[in-house]
Amino acid sequence: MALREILVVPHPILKQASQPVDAVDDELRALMDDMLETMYAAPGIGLAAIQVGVPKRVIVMDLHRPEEEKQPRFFVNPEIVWTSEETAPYEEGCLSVPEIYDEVERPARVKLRYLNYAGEPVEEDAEGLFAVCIQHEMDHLEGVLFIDHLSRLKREQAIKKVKKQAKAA
Ligand code: K1U
Ligand code: ZN
Repeated sequence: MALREILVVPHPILKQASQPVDAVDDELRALMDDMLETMYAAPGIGLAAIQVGVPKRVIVMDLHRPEEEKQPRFFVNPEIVWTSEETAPYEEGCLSVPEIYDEVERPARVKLRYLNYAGEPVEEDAEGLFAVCIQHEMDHLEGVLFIDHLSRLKREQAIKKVKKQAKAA
């Protein structure tokens, strides 16, 4: 396993749409293992492959509480097949937009289909932080960042702040 570099705004790759995966094989599992290690090290609760520069429809996630065992989850070619009409706000962050947090309103519950680490099809309902995180990560697969849900002014301020941090580092 290896740590990968997490790309930050305004890197143009983050605006790219990701392509479906043909097969869940050992090469893809090695990418998912690297992504998980990178996510834990950041630290974060989710990561899309495009954030490490790989335009494949792959997401890793772990929403375990600090007192619980790790619960790694892998989503290959995920699709949202249903969304609730009810929405809920959540103060989101993003490893590609470091140190910026703001409220985004999204459907409160979703139903998703994906392939797991073994390549098996899974259908699952998501609510709470799982619903927030999977929608945030699936936005990454379309080249959309959580700041794209904010006003133009807030988005531009966020990018300016990240650029300033990068210069200072
Ligand atoms: O960059 C990403 O996509 C990961 C992002 C996921 C996310 C967070 C909050 C709402 C929606 C999606 C993060 O993990 S940001 C860091 C974070 O939330 C966190 C870090 C350490 C402990 C707990 C949370
Ligand atoms: Zn993100």
